[in-house]
Amino acid sequence: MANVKKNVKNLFKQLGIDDKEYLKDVVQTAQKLLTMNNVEILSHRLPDGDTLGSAVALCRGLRSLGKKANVICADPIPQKYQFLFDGLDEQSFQPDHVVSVDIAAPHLMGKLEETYAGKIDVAIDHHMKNSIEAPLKFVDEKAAAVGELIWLLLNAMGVTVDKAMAEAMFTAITTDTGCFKYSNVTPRTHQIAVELMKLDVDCAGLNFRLLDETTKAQLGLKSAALSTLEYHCEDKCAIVTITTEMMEKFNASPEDTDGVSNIPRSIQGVQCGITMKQTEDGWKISIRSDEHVNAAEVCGKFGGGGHARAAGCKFTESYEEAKQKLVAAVEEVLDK
Ligand SMILES: [Mn+2]
Repeated sequence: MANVKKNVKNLFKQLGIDDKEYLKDVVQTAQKLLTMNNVEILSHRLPDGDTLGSAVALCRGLRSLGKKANVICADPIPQKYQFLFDGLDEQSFQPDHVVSVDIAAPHLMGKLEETYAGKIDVAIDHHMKNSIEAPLKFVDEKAAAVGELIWLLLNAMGVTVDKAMAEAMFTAITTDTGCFKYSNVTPRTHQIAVELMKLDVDCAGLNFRLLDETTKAQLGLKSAALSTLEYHCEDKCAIVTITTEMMEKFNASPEDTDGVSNIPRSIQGVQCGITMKQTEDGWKISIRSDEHVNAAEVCGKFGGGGHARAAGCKFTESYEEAKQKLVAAVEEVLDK
């Protein structure tokens, strides 16, 4: 326990971080984690690579220290992330502590919200607005992925990071940065990736499986969604739509929509790319933007949120009405 501060000082020296407040945050969080046992680590609903990779790395790290820990999530683990759980059988214990990773708001716990809201001991996150209620919050919005924060915490706790933990953190970082190409990437992101590579992570293999590999369902869905593409705001805003009918036609799962949401934003001249996905009770919106548009601000107008360059919100209105409101909100931000 006494070595946490020394560990973090060494780590910060290695990473070139000189920030006393931040050092205190990392030390405090690591010390708190070290006091815990029987820990449930919460991932967000519709889990992505960051929430799962971070949770798994933390879980393995805590277990390596002789603690009991499990990863829990409201929704099933997508097939491409199942390898993270190899050899990580569920342990049986009465939970004493709960840690949330990459969860920006209580409703993102999905159906677990009822059970866990107000019961979280430590919230670890990197979203701009984190509304989780917890006595200890370690939120660093400059981190490209929560995976970076888990790297700091595992080292702070003196965990010997093994290959499985390294793969989990690499998964977290490479998926949340689109293979190190988004504007959230900092020198620290690469520095940590270097350390993970040294632990024998098959980076190329993981990048292919996590980011490039596609399926017939994904491709079918992509081509159907692309046929709905339309432009607004003098072509600065592009929208694609995914309907339930398309999902059924191609027998697509929620994760199969991943490849679609980046397409509108990738068009030359488009500053704001929007994906509208039909849900049971309306439309789920995902916005990807460049520096001209704050996606979190646009989504915030409709009760949503996220990051400056990637955010989401929901509408219960009809398709046309939802689209009109969205376009008007984007127009307003573009005019500023
Ligand atoms: Mn994340």
